[in-house]
Amino acid sequence: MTIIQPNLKMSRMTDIDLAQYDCDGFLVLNDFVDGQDCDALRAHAEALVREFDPAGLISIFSTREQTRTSDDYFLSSGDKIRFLFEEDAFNPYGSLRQSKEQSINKIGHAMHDLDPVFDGFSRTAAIRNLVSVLRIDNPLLLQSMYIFKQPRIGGEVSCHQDGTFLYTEPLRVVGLWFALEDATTANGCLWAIPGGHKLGLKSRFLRADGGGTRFEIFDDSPWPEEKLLPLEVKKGTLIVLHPLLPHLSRENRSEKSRHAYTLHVIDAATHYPKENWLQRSPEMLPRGFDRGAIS
Ligand SMILES: O=C(O)CCC(=O)C(=O)O
Repeated sequence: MTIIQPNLKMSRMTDIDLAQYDCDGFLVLNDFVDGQDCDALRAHAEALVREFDPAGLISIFSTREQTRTSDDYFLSSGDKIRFLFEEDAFNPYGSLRQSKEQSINKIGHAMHDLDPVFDGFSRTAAIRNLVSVLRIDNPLLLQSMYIFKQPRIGGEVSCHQDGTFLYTEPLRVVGLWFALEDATTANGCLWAIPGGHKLGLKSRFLRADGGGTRFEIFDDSPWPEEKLLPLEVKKGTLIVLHPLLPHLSRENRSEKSRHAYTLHVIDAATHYPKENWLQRSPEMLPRGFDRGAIS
């Protein structure tokens, strides 16, 4: 089995400018991952998609209960490896409009616990040290996603704060976004509002009492989107995101994909509400950086 490990040297810890993180709400760490490791991770994700048989799902999504079943598929994905489709991937008859490989928006949300390659990539001393510098003293790896941002059809991710979706009390979450390919304005790079994390949490995304999900809105004023800055980065770059940082990615209408892997780490000393959309079964509670729980 190939273990893909990020390349951050311990000496690079001095590059981590906490004052800048506190000021801007994000950090861009170039050359965090070797190019060949990015390629290996990409090849592995593509192999997972090749092995995935969407037949069962197509029947789920073609029933009349489409909303409920797709809600259930999403809501139970917190401790699984699930393949989430681009919006409009299916035609009204329940078949995919284009190839399976071109239809997947992302894989989530427990790849770091269930897949040996993503487990190895995510659980390294380098990432543990980085997270500790970012003041997460008792780290738990909560969520991972592999985002494809497909050429031509990669959907927009609208402006949001990660704390809306992954909320703890107090809010202690770090988002790690690894560029596995060059990310540009053409293929849907991240955009962020520097300093926007000081605006406070605008909403929470919760499980609704009667099933499905709902937003709880604290502040419905529009984002100052004129302040958005494109974060065009090279393959191998790590972008660190504060949980309150407003950020987005636009549609990918280009011919190039823009693969990224993301990991969100919380602090075990905080309270994780049972209303949060992402839940894990008691047998699969989130773990820290120790490896070896994969059977
Ligand atoms: O990679 C993207 O396109 C957006 C990812 C993102 O904003 C997130 O996961 O919070």
